[in-house]
Amino acid sequence: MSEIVVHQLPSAWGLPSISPFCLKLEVYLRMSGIPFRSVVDATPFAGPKGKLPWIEHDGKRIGDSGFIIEYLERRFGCDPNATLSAAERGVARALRRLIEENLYWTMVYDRWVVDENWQMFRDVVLGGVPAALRAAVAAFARRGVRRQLTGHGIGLHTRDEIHAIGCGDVAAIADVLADKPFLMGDTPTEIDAVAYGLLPNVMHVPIESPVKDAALARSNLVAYLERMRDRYFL
Ligand SMILES: N[C@@H](CCC(=O)N[C@@H](CS)C(=O)NCC(=O)O)C(=O)O
Repeated sequence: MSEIVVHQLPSAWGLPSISPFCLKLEVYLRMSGIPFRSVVDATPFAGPKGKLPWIEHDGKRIGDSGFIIEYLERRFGCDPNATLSAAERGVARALRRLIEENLYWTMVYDRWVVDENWQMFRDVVLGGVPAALRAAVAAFARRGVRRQLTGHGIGLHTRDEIHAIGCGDVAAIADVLADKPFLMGDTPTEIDAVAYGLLPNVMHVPIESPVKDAALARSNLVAYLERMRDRYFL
């Protein structure tokens, strides 16, 4: 069987990837014990969906972390949700949507729209783009992200409203976690890969936001990130 090559956004700030979806896939691969090789792409445009992550395996190119995980589960017969009941799988899926389809966009807003954060973030996210082209690529990419935020709908809100939405989502994750070691109980499952993709990208980065402050104020989330890092990255 051929090697799995994972195309990712770069690592920075001590995180394996500054992309929640790339980091999620990396945690899932480590959780499942599937060997892989990472490649850093300077832009997301080469992949089959024009986004990162994407993988190459057995002559196939597959985009979208969710579809990649479904593919790997079929190919390798590993299901990190095997211990969950149907109802628990439903809860985990709903939580995944909250993290990936809503909280994610508040993180994107803080990185790409808030000027003080953007000044620093653009050189991190576009660090692989040749310096001579970077200013033009940055302006083009920022316009594209603003359009995505508007299309999603979150970009129509005020800054305070967006932060209130993000803080509410973080509180929901902390409340679901409560005093359990992992989101669905004693055993890590796929939703922990999803959460560990996003939460360190909010809590362990030099991007300032009330959402980051709210997350850092929840001691169970802080301890959860340490637990996940110790388990998968030490
Ligand atoms: N649903 C996709 C989302 C991937 C995604 O949004 N990736 C971001 C990086 S975090 C990206 O490549 N964005 C580039 C763009 O939208 O142009 C997944 O699960 O992989």
